[in-house]
Amino acid sequence: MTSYTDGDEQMSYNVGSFPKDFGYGNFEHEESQSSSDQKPRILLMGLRRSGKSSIQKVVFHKMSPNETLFLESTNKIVKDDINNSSFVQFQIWDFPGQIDFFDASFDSDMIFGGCGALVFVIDARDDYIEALTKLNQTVTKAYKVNSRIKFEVFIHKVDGISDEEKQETQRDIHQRATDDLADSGFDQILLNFHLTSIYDHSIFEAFSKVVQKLIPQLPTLENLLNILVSNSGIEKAFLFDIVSKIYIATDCSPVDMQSYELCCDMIDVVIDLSSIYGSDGAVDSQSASVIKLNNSTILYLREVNKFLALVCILREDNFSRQSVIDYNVLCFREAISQVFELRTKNQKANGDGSTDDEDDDFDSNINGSSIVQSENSILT
Ligand SMILES: Nc1nc2c(ncn2[C@@H]2O[C@H](COP(=O)(O)OP(=O)(O)O)[C@@H](O)[C@H]2O)c(=O)[nH]1
Ligand SMILES: [Mg+2]
Repeated sequence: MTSYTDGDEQMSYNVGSFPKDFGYGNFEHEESQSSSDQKPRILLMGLRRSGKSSIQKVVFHKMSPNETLFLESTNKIVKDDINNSSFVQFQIWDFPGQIDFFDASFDSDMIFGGCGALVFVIDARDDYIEALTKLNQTVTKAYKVNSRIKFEVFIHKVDGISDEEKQETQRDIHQRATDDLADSGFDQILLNFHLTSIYDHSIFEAFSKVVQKLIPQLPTLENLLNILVSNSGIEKAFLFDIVSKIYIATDCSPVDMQSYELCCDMIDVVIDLSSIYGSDGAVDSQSASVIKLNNSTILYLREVNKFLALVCILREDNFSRQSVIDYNVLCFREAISQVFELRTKNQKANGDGSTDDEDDDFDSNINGSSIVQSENSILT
């Protein structure tokens, strides 16, 4: 369970609560270990001790933040396959801080060529001038090889820093980084900034945004969530990857951190309870949970498939029509499985490796289905 431990000097906020053996592991890969080179790649770069390995361990391996204090420094590129056969499929490469781009052994074509996103981690508590120089070198080098890379800057370790200080640090880093890029003649490069810490949910939120950009089906998923939300009297809905607790899509209303945290905590509660009382696996097709908060708000969780859960926030009054919501969730689930089927079919047809053209298929097929109409006709 999520818990604060008193009397601990470092705020001990246990974000993950999965049994240690609960992971992406035992799924029968229908695409039989499709060549991992084709999967989008996320690179974690930054100066040594900025927190790269910690981020990777906490988000994808359920390490508790305190344990990262004992992480050894990384001295070679560590490749980690995140492959749960859902939409969340990619490789994370964790780099040693001291990597030298001008070294002959650094194969930048290979490294940046197949890269989807480059996450550059900056320790916000440290003097970040050196980190900014490295950021500039890294980004310009990567851009020259592959101009489609998404550049994400994590202004990291912002736990224990006041909100004003966070904003000020972000503003300063943003300013300097974009000025540096302009000075080196690369003002067309877009950097995205995120304030992160492994001691709260901000790292999961930031990683969600990074991962979402690599999911070609995102517009379809968002569209389905919008339809669900507007027809069911739901305020906010997140589609979660259960194991990592990153959300792979949400409806179009703005995300506030508090709702996201509530939903994350709910997943923890459900996983904890089902690992105590459930028979096997963390969730099954019957998994559902309702939590009533004392401000007339309801949190409603439903399993979507083995890897995905839908978590909704809605007002108590609207929950009186639970059967309608349930019906709509069924339709939603059906639509998601169609997206899956299409994806698998296309992957097989193409001999794996999703191409951009697939997106169009997803959209036209899923939107044209009768699911949407049945939702509308029931509710209006
Ligand atoms: N306070 C704080 N410390 C962090 C955070 N992330 C990582 N650290 C600490 O930073 C140190 C270096 O982390 P590590 O992951 O080895 O850095 P790397 O060299 O970039 O891989 C470790 O002692 C971590 O516990 C964070 O969000 N907040
Ligand atoms: Mg490391």
